[in-house]
Amino acid sequence: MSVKSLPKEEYWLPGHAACSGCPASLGLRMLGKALGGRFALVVPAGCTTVIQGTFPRTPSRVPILNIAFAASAAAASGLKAAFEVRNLDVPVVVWAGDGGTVDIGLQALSGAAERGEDILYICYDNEAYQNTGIQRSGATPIGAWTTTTPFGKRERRKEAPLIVAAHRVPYVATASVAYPLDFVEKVKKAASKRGFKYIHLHAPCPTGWRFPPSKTIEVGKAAVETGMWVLYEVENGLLKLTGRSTGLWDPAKRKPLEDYLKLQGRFAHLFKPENRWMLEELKKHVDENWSRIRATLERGGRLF
Ligand SMILES: Cc1ncc(C[n+]2csc(CCOP(=O)(O)OP(=O)(O)O)c2C)c(N)n1
Ligand code: SF4
Ligand SMILES: [Mg+2]
Repeated sequence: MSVKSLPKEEYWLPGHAACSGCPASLGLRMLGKALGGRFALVVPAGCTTVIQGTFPRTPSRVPILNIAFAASAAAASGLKAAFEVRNLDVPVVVWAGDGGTVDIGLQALSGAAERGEDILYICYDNEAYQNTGIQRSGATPIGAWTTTTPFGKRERRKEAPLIVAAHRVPYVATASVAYPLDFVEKVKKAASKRGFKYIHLHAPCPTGWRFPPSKTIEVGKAAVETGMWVLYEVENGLLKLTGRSTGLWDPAKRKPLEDYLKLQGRFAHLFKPENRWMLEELKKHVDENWSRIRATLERGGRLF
């Protein structure tokens, strides 16, 4: 499959309120193409609620249910049940930010995963509460500047896809807006399965990460090529690397982490001597992550 083979039809129309180079609007565009526009979206507060506009105008050609921050997965469960009662076979897709997923929406997400609700939950991860002014979230990596971590975040980020995979759901995947075909294929595969599906989409945000809007794809690719972001699937408990991440457990194949960090203003302070420890800690986390992936693959890929 190539980008040219994607459907020409657009389901997320231009002229909306996103910043230039916005990864959320890119992802929504690909999601519409992957599912052919036949689905319902559930969206909690975040940049997407701004991008979708105010009634009666919207760039979305699919219906959207806006819902309180903590309740996305619960609302999607109810919506799916209502469709089933009416014999409507319509996929229900949650589209939530990292704040709305790994922090505020985590209990509803966990509940829906444990109940095995037949929904697809997508977290677009721009690694902070961007819509309200770039506050740190549980998904912000160590060392990153945000307005609430002015000297760099001190804590390690949460591994949300693994938390969801530990619920033993049929499908969990990571993806990146920089690799649209990989993302589209994962959305299609998820939609073909019954039960709870989860995709965690890396979404480099020019506004919050401090890089020019023309570089969204470059930054996303650098995240994957340096091993900072890993593309994988966990299908029925079995881990598999996908696309550009395949084989990157070998450090010799990965680009230096600095190639990713230096593209972004939010990591600029890491190159001062007094902050070097955060850079070293971040590198250690990346290496640890790959060692764990390698060990899992060497014993056949079974995670759960
Ligand atoms: C219960 C509640 N708390 C706080 C807010 C304010 N709020 C709206 S959007 C947002 C940030 C959301 O961050 P994230 O989920 O990461 O999405 P992003 O804005 O990054 O797209 C916050 C804190 C709210 N709407 N509701
Ligand atoms: S802050 Fe980032 S995610 Fe939000 S609309 Fe702007 S570019 Fe998109
Ligand atoms: Mg966010």
